[in-house]
Amino acid sequence: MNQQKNNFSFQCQASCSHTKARAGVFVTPHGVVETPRFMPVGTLATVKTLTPAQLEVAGAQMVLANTYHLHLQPGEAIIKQAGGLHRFMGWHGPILTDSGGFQVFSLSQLCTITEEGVTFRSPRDGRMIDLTPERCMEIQHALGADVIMAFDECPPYPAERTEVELATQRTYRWLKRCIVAHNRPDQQALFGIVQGGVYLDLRQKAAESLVELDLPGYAIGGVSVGEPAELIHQIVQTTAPLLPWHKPRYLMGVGTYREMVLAIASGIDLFDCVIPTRLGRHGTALVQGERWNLKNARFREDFSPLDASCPCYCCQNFSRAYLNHLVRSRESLGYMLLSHHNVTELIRFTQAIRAAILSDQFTTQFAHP
Ligand code: PRF
Ligand code: ZN
Repeated sequence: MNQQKNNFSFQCQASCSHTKARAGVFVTPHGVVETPRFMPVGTLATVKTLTPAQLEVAGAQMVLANTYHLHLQPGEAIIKQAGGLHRFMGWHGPILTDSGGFQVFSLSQLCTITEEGVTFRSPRDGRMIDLTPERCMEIQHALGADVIMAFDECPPYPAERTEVELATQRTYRWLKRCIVAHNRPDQQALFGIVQGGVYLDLRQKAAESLVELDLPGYAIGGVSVGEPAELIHQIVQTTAPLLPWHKPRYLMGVGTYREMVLAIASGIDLFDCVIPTRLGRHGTALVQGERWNLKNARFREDFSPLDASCPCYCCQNFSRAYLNHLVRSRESLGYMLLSHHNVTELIRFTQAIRAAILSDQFTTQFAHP
């Protein structure tokens, strides 16, 4: 039942009787992650506007950071000198770093892909930067996250089958180079990423070849890149069951209610998404499964809490009218409180699903509690 890789283990505590959902415990060197669980995104070693203490109160157990962004600023050497990412950012729980593959493609100009790796122009100072699987591992070693991601190529949507097939095969060859370059498997678990776009047979082939490499965990990448929700569901539904039952499964970049419910029903354990903090920074709150723009005049004289059922600091202490005032005045406290609520809300949502799985009451109709 328990795949032990030195300091890492993943154990299923319960599985749903009528879907593929499971509740698990992922043990890492910096602590335990109870799954299914939403992971807040801290791209630049900060979950925007939230302190690590607030993250802890929000129920965060693992947070993300990004190799691409941290390489550009402040550079991995500084973070290593600080004693690693945990000390640098003051978050002492589990951390996952994304490889930067996805971000290079989506954020850089003049990006050239070869078999060796990716060359791109730094949006910071214009110099050319090479990122290869080996370099990516070196940077992630310096950062020191508990989970590190393989360097992958995420093809755009839509893309021709041939293009996606080449990217998927290259992602596999890059993964094998990542494995060779990874020399700290006791401290850092390397997760492989299944690509394959919307082509289910490519997804299947990719999943099968990745599973043979016996990695400590697996991710599904290349979804939520502009394709219809129905396709995301189809991809996850066919890919997730091909991944090992006794290892954590992570769906990259997905964090909406409906998509998380369906993915959990297919056996996904971990999620990340910038939605809660991005919405918060724009004055929007996630409430009862809806998105509310707090600038709206309907909140001006509404002295009730944002969400009476939410235990977060924002909902326990402030009114919608006050949040409306803060957002209209562009006060940073407004964005901070909304981000704090939104992160709490999505984590709470996955916690409620976890509880439902443990008591075998989870269904794909699971709605906001
Ligand atoms: N690859 C990596 N990071 C990612 C993705 C991917 O495909 C996605 C796609 N949703 C989000 N983040 N390395
Ligand atoms: Zn709240």
